[in-house]
Amino acid sequence: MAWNKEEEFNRSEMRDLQLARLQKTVNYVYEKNPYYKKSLDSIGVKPSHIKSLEDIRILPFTTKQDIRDNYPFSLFTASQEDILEYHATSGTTGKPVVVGYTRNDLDNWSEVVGRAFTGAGISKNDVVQNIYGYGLFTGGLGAHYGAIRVGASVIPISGGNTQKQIMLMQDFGSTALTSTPSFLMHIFEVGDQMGVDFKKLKLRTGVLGAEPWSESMRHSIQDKFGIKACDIYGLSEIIGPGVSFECREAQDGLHINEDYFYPEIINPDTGEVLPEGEMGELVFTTITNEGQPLLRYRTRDITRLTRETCACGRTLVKMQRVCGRSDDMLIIRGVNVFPSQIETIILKRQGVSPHYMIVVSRNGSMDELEIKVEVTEDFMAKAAADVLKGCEHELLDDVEAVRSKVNNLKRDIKDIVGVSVKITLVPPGTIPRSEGKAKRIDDRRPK
Ligand code: DLL
Repeated sequence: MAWNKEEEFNRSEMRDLQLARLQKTVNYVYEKNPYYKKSLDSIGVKPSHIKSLEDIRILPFTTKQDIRDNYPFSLFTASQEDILEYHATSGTTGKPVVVGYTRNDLDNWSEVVGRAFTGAGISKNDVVQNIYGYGLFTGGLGAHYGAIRVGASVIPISGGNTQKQIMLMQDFGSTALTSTPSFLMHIFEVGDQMGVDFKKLKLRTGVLGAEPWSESMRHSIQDKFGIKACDIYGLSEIIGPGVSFECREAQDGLHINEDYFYPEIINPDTGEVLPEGEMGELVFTTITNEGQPLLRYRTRDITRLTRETCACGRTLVKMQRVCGRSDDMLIIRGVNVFPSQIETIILKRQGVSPHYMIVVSRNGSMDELEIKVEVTEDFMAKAAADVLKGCEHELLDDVEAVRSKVNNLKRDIKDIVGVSVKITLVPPGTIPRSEGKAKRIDDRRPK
C-alpha cells in the first residue's frame, strides 16, 4: 500500500497537479525573490508564460554555483521568521551550500521520506536504527522525520560508534537500518570479527543511499545482514533524502516524488532536454518548496527516467540508480569512467573485499588509473598459514592466485569500462573507512 494517493495517480491527474504547482512556484519566486525576478526579466520570461508543463523549458537552469554566489540566504524566498530549520552540505571547496525549510517544507519532507519508508516496507511495527549523521547533513534528520511520520520507533544513534551500533542492533531489536551502504559494510566487518551473526538479529530492511552503490553491493549487503535493501536518493538543495526511493516489491529503480520535485533529463554539455529513457543529467524543479524553491536545478547526477508499470502499483516515474556524477565522472584517455562500474566488477570477484580506492595520476600527458583493492581476511589468513607452514608449493599457489586475481580484474575492467588500469591488492583494513559517504577517488593529477 502506498503512503499517499498521489503515488498512484494516473498520468493526467499527475500532470494537472504538477502544472498547477509549477505555475504557483514560478509566480511565488518571481514576486518574492529578487534573484529570480532579475534572472527571468533578463530573458523576458513572465510567470504567465508557463501555460503547459513543457513550457518549463523556457526557464533558466540553476546551479550549485548560483546557490554559492547567493550565500547564505539570498536565494531564500521565505523570510527568516518563517524558516524553522537550516541544513548545509560541506562541499569540497569554499562556502557550504545552505538550505532553509519552512513549516510546510518540514511537513512535506516528513511526507516524502514517509513514502520512501513505506515503500521499503517500514511501518509502525518497525524499530529504525538511524545511522545517517545528524547535524547539518540532511540524512539524519530527514530519515528521523520520515520514521516518525510512519509511526516507527526511531533510534537516533547517528553515524560512527561502530561497536555501539552493533550492541543496539542486538539489544533494541532494530528491524530497519538507515545508513550509507559503505558504512554498513564496515559495520558488518567489525561485527563479523566479533563473531556476530547479523542474520540471527531481527533486522529485515535497509534504506540505504547518500552515495552511489551497485547491484552487487546490494546483493552482498542483503546476504550479509539478511535484509531487503532499498535505495533512497536525495540532495540537500532539493530537500534531502526522499526525492526518490525504491519499493520493496521491485527493487528496480527509484520512484521520484514527482508531485513535489519535477524531473527532467538533459544533455550535460548542451543543456538540451533529452527524450524519456535517455541517459543524462537529472534536473529538478521544486514545485512545493517555500524556503528556497529551485527552478531547473542541475544535480550533476547521471541517470535515466523510465515509466513502466511497477509491481508495487505506484505510477510515479522511476529513475535508474544514479551511476555517477557528471562532475565526479573520470575521463581517462577520453573514456568516461564511473566508479560504480568498477565497483560492480570488483564485487563479483572472490577473495577481494568491497573496499577500494581509485587513484588517478598523470604521467607526462597520460592519465593513469590505479585501483587499490583490499583482499579479504580469509585470503590473507590462508597465505599467512602457508608462510608459517613453510610449504613452498602452496606458497607458489598463493602467488599464482594473486597474479590471476589481478589479471582477471584488469581484463574485466578493460573489457567492460574500456580502459587499462593497474591493480594493486592491499591488505585488509588498509583503505580508509568513512562513517558517512565513502571517498573512492584520489585524484592526484595537477589542477
Ligand atoms: O546525500 C541526502 C541523502 C541522505 C540521500 C541520506 C539519501 C540518504 P547531499 O549530501 O546533498 O544529500 O548529497 C547529494 O549525493 O547529488 C548524489 O550525487 C549523491 N546521492 C544521494 N543519494 C544517492 C543514491 C544527501 N541513493 C548527492 N545513489 C547527490 C547515488 C546518491 N548517489
